[in-house]
Amino acid sequence: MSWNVNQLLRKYLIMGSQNCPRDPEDILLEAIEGGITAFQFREKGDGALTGEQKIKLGLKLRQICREHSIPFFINDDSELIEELDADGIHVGQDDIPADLLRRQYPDKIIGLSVSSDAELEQSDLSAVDYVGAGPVFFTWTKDDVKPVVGVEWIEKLRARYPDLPIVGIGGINSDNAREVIEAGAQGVAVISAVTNSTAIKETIKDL
Ligand code: TZP
Ligand code: MG
Repeated sequence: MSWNVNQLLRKYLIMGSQNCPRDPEDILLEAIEGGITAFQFREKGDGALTGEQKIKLGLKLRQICREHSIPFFINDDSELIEELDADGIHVGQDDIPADLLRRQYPDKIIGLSVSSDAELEQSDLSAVDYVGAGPVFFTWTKDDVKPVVGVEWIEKLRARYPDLPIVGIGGINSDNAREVIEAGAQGVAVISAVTNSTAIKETIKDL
């Protein structure tokens, strides 16, 4: 399957079991019904599954995405690319370098987090399909989160790279998503706004 990166970044749900107050499969299904355009399996942080349990949940969520033609990404864990037959992978600055991933997986979609000028300097953007920019707003969801960059960071990236696919992340919800898009991002990546919503379909429509 070949994907349109700009399009898939529009409403990008990220989640692992640690983010879910109820069955992750149900949350993903509702989110798909609501209209997400991509999913990233991010089993990470306090209470995250590991080993076989992680793979087992990953396989279930992967299958749901496949049945609904939603692109499935994994976070960081390049070993799971093949095991889960992911469509893509998202990595941070301290993970496996993007150029190495690109050589290993010429056909996968590769995303890279870029949160500062220093990170930009050390990044090979020619190896990636999109960048994640954030945290745009304050968030409780990630423990080792970097300083808030604001929508100004997205404006800066957009001015410097007119054609670079950008997804904003961090503290985004249906009240502030518009600012992220107006700053120049193709889309918004969200965790808690969706996983903690009591009306997931509406939340995603409102995004
Ligand atoms: N990377 C930067 S902020 C963040 C990640 C994974 C957490 C986003 O979670 P939320 O709940 O949408 O703020
Ligand atoms: Mg990482």
